[in-house]
Amino acid sequence: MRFIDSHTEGEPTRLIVEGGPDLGAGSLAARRDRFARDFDHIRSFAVNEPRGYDALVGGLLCEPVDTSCAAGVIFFNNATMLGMCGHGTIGLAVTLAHMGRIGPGVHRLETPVGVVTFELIDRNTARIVNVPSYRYAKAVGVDVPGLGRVTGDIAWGGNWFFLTENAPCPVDIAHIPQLMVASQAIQDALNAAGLGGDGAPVDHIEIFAEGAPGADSRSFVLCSGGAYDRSPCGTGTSAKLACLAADGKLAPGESWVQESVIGSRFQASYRPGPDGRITPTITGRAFVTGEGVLHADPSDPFRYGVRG
Ligand code: PYC
Repeated sequence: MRFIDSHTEGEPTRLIVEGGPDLGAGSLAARRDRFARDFDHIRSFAVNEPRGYDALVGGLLCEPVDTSCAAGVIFFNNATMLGMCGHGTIGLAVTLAHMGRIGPGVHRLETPVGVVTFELIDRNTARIVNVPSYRYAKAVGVDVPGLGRVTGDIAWGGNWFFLTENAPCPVDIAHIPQLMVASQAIQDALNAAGLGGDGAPVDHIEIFAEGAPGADSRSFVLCSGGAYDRSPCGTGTSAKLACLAADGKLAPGESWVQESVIGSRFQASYRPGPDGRITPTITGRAFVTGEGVLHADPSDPFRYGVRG
């Protein structure tokens, strides 16, 4: 299986460019479901230890059904399939350019949750137009062991997020261990209370604090596989924009700079949609970090990765 690795503002992506499972020629959603049902061992093979690591997000490059699209992609992580992935889409844009498949300009990308567009601005910078995003619930309170009452919004940005400003400690690299414990406790409390978005569990937690000069906000993001996002999280930033828009705190077209826990940044803005939803635009940089071939020796007891 041939891959190209990149990172987007610190968050890694492994794009499978050859040798992936045969998922047929159905819609990307049908292919994603087949991937999850019949080839979960391949997901684990591609991103879990010993060939990968918990923070690594995978993308399976697919032929699109819609031939106006430059490519199709199915994103996944160390635990599951992802609806959409913002940093991964920026990584994919830069990787397709590295492969010589696209040049600067606007391109369409088919995903299991719909067609998204992105603009390759230069060899390391891309602007993505994410799926329509919205706030589902405002000021949801949950009692979290060790933290007390935590209040936040539930919003969709291509994945489900709980967004809180009740930071239990400074949001910086030095406090990542505490932020991991706190965000996992919030996640567990939300699950235990049955609090989700539109019938689905919330599987990403965002804790916000004041940004450094030049940034509007800084965030720590816990992802669905239990790793934290090194980037400001494209779908998470989209969920944040949806909440800001719903509160009248950010006007259409106005710039929002979201900083990650490691200090990297996305520049974001939105267009209003017809039904109270917004269409977010996220700009960030990605860099190719390596490429190679993954092997599965039939005698290797961990050929399908170390699985939890
Ligand atoms: O950038 O949307 C994102 C993302 C989701 C999970 C990790 N990164």
